[in-house]
Formats: sequence, C-alpha cells, structure tokens
Amino acid sequence: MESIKIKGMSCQHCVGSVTKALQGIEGISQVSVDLDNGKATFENDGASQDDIKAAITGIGFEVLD
Ligand code: 9UX
Repeated sequence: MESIKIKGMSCQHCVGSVTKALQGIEGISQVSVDLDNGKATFENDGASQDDIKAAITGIGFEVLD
C-alpha cells in the first residue's frame, strides 16, 4: 500500500471525488480516503507520482510532499 497527503478536502463529497479520481488511474486499486487525516491510501501497480498528482490537482485538490 502507498499513501499520499491531500490538501483541501473538507467534506464527504470531496472524499468521493478524490476516491473516484484515484480509481480512474491505471494501476491504482483498493482506494481508501481518510477525510480527518487528509490522506489517501491505495495499492499502486505502475502509476507514476505525476499521474497521481495530475488526477488530484485536476479536480481542485493539492498533493502535499
Ligand atoms: Mo467538499 Mo463541497 O470540499 O464544495 S466542501 S465538495
């Protein structure tokens, strides 16, 4: 499993959007998004950090390093 920190999520609807965006990336599966901790966890088989960042920023959130 791999985790990233995401800035800007403030409700369950955001969680749904982020979950869907991550699930849409080739290689990403078993996505779990934690609103309280601003964290997303998933299995990653081949997706690049750039792919992940692009998907998250594309829907208005920010990936923290
Ligand atoms: Mo969650 Mo609503 O950030 O705009 S608060 S979707």
